[in-house]
Amino acid sequence: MIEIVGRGFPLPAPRSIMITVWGRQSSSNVQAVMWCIGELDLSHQRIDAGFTYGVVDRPNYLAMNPNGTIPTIQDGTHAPLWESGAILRYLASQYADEIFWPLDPSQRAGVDQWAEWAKVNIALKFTSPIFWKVVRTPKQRQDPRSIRKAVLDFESSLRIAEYRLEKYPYLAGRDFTLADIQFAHILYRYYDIDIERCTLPAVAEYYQTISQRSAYATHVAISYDELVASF
Ligand SMILES: N[C@@H](CCC(=O)N[C@@H](CS)C(=O)NCC(=O)O)C(=O)O
Repeated sequence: MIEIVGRGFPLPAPRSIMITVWGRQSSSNVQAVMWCIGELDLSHQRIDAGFTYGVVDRPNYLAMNPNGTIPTIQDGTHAPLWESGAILRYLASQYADEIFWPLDPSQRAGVDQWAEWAKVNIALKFTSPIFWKVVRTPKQRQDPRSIRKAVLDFESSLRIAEYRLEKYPYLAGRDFTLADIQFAHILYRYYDIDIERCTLPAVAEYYQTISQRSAYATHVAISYDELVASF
């Protein structure tokens, strides 16, 4: 393996890496993983799977990921991995620099607490209760009151990010880290879908900054038309 030295410890050269990702581009969990791969400039291939693309119910897929969910990744000949949070931590531990994912356990935990917070309070409170109910449910079957309740609940968590981002440029502090991947991959859809939103100036400004990142534009700020419910 060719090695290059970056920020005081060896990193494998991007050319020597081949990561396979199974999962459709429109999956938010796949987007988080792909955005991370893009930020780390890792050589990869993505295979469409899940929803109308199938694949996930095949025995050879289930042997890799018994949940039949996406994403699943395989890095070279390593064992396949599933659960997007675990995949992000693996990619960061294996390939990222010390700023994105600190080596020091207490500094790392400081980033990780925000990543975990974002998974539980932002991603989980948005995707099923809001995105699915607004975008993946036909208009005539939507329940505006329950959607509104879910948006208010989601925004009560988003306010915690607002206080944080009033003080710091990124979720975990001074630098762009894994916590931003877990948090900001949800923001494109939050700002894009047809819902009433509260005003959160620091989150909005942060979102504008994140939107300038080319890996975000390539993997996250993309069409979700294939998910829109048909009548
Ligand atoms: N906790 C898992 C959730 C995985 C999950 O539910 N993925 C969704 C897509 S976001 C899925 O597999 N949906 C079924 C499908 O697309 O066929 C993770 O974070 O990776």
